[in-house]
Amino acid sequence: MLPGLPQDRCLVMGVVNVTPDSFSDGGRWLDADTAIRHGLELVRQGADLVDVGGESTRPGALRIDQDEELRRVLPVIRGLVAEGVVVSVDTMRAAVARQSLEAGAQVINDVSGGRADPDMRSVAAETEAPIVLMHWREHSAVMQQHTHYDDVVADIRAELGQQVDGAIAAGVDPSRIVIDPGLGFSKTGEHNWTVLAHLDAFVELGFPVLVAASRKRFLGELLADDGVLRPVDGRDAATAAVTTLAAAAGAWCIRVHDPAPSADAVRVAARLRQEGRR
Ligand code: PMM
Repeated sequence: MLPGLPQDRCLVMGVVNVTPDSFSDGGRWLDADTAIRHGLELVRQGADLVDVGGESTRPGALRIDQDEELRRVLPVIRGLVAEGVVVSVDTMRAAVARQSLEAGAQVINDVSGGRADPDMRSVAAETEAPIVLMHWREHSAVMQQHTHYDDVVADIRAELGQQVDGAIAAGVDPSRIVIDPGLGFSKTGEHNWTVLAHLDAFVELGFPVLVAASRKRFLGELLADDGVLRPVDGRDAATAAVTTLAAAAGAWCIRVHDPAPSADAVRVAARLRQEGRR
């Protein structure tokens, strides 16, 4: 799917949020030069590709306008691509995806899985860029009001299946589709754990699977001390533990803020999977 990147192990995607309000790194990389430096540092620490996003999707987040999103992401994408970095753009907007690809990004990461912007699927179809379709029900402002599932794994699989079908119907080549169960999006902490325990149900759909647990609230809840959530910057070891398990379960890529431990973890998982195949 991405020539030049390793095919024999789970990939590590590093995160650069060019936003003032993302839950784990909001406000830290708002200026383009700082964001580019940070992206390069993520690569030095083992990221295979870097995901650049200009719009926060934290629970409750409001949307920003398209011009502001473009203003945030394009210079960072150009700067990273100029240094040879493989970049994905984390956006729900077709126009932002298109301009980001023109600026050199190679992958579309649409957390709405094609649902937020009706033109996204045709941009993916026309450009032939790989697209990550994440399970998504509603925008972040209201997503936590949409957390009812009869059977969380079966329901997400079915809804993600509809998103995949929509993309294929719009002309997206199935070999360019990555799926993502969307941890934390219209999901409680309990749901996230159930999904992680059943990643094989997503892997068996036959599409590469991306898993993004990094620093999310459910890890803070797991590691809470006397009812106080473990702060975001204390969740990286747990994130790396999830990486190991996700990679061992056959994930194609994991998306993390702190790539170094996960870069080691995917190598451990690949070695064990190799052993399992003998
Ligand atoms: N989560 C966030 C942002 N982008 N993309 C994909 N594909 N999957 C995710 O679960 C996902 C994402 C929110 O986390 P952040 O604020 O740390 O970027």
